[in-house]
Amino acid sequence: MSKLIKRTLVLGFILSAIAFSASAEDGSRLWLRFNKTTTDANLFSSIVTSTKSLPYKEFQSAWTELKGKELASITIVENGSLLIGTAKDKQIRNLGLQKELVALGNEGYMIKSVSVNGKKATVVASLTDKGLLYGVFHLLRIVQMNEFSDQLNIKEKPSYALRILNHWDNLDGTVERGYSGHSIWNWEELPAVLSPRYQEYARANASIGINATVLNNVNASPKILSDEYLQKVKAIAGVLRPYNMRVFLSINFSSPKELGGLPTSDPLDVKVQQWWKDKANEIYKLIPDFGGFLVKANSEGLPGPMDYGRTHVDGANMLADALKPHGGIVMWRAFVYEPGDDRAKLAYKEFINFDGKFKDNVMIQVKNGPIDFQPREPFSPLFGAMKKTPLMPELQITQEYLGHSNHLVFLSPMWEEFLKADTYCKGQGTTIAKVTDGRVFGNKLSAIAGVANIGKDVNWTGHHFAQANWYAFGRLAWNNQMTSEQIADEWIKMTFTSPLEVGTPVATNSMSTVDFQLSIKNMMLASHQTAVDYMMPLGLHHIFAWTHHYGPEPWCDVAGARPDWLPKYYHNADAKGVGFDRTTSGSNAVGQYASPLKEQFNDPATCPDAYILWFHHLAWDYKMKSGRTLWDEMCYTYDKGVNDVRGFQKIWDKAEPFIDAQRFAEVQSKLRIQARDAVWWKDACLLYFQTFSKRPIPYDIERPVHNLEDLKKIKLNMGHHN
Ligand code: GCV
Repeated sequence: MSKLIKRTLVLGFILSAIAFSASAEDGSRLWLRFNKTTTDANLFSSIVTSTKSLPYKEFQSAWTELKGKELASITIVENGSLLIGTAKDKQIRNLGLQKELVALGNEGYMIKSVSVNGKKATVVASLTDKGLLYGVFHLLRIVQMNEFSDQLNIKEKPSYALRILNHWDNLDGTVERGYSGHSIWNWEELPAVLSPRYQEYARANASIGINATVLNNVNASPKILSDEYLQKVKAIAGVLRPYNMRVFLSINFSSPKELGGLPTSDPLDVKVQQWWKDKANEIYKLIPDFGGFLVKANSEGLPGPMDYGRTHVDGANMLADALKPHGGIVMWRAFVYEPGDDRAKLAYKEFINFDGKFKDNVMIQVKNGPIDFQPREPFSPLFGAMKKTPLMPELQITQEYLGHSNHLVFLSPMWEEFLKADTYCKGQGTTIAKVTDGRVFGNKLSAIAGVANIGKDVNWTGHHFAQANWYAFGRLAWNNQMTSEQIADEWIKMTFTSPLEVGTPVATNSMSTVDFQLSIKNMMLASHQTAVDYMMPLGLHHIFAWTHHYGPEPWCDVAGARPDWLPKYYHNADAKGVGFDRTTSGSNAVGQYASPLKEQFNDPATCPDAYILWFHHLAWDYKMKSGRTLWDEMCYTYDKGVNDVRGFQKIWDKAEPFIDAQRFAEVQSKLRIQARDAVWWKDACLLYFQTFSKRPIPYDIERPVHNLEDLKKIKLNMGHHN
């Protein structure tokens, strides 16, 4: 063979290898990508550990991906060693870290550059294997981000004891408000077949500190508590356990009747109470570390204690009694809105008088906002107001109201805004983060829940960037003081190009790796505000179409429907103006907030623009803080939303040399959908509201490209009622 042919063959082989590895980038590895490095940066010379437990195995498997082989395991620390272990290990004890480790608790850990007998090493240590696993994943993150140094001194412990996903997965494999394929739980083939995805799921969650999961939808089937299904739950629990993930279940309050054949499910009935106790015993026999129940009761047609003239307290405490001997807890949801008043006030009205009446193993799970995961809501006034009951925030990772898995919307800034919001319940600085994590009220139970966006799709979450929302939920649950910028930074470096990777493309445009990362980060950080701008700016809410929560339908009217399931209930547009009057002279929802917040919200001059139409019905020519009229402000904001999405397209296209072909193309086409949808939203809302405002759309912004009558004909068939 001639030299030339040989060279061509070799080159062809290399090129096809690169092409193959590029096309294999389907997003299935999430942020856990330890691509082989060409650099000789030998971070560690060897590993020293006395246990070969899961944290060790996880480290070695990542290292093997990174370097092609395991890190040499030795027994005595040498220069460059990585020492990992728990407080039980002699080598760790010898470092004298015991006191600090105890202070960090069972799940906390430290990563420290140390000197052992004159040898420089890095230690990852924790009281237990649980914390050690989190410590190892942190160390790996440092490696992925190329931020390793010999000056490390990290101590971490979680903000919330329970960091839990809520799957809205039905037993027939569908996922309520799921946009990434069917449920990952293959109920049909369980318990006999354990999909490899279960372990990958556990590992991904452990890598970001999530330590619990509710497997089934809050709209729960009684069947989940049948012996047949409990065997399946047990099988899943067995896979998740090594990764420190505990399993919880959503229960149907009528289970004693529906499943147990009792004549009633009245929580004060002794036989019903016994049924739950027996059920709890049965569950704990199968799953000794079972976490407890999540309950949606007397909400959206589901059964509950009020069916029997009882209260939420009666219902929750009965379940709490059944779980108590086993150490289980009840997460009772406050998502209730029996008609009768402004919907935004209902949960507060129903729960506030129950404060202090729940058993000590009950938590009340409250959605971040008072209505329902709208693109932007002020925080639920229950936070800070219920002082004697541990409240756990419920965030929605799945993008029910934020473009499903078609729109690139990084939710971290919304959650950060929520966690940092000041409730003023005990003076300035009593933020949601502090009132929920125990710092203000000293509550023993602390938790935060996220409605999962995970499904069977190869990339787990439908949109590659929706992975960042799963990631962000875990990171904020671990540390509720993190900034979205830090989170985005980590995720980008772990998920896309990092200097460690083989085949990092040489930029064919003027961008450097740093510019690339920065522009993607800026896009992510802006994306929530952008979605709000093109969907529901200035505090507008719930103007979605009837059959789905995807597109606009502010005109929607369905004969006989509950008024608070219709957009008009929320926007109240008329010839005078638009918005919901929740001031003291309106529904007085402002009265549910502490001073000085209620006064601030009550006055349009001090109410933040972001919530102005949430709290006020304002005239079309109301003078906004910008100096523009409300109508003009609305037009310019919708227009900005559209333009910002177009900006995202430019950023993405420019970033092409840094991204593998598959993920690049997939995100690019989703951005096209998003840009089209943004125009749809803008045209639909502006043309509709214009029928009331009777004012021109400012002439310097892009003209509508649709007709209102045509837009009204669009009917997406996406199922679901409200
Ligand atoms: C699981 C909203 C959603 C429902 C969801 C409900 C809830 O109404 O649209 O799909 O049901 O919230 O959180 O219980």
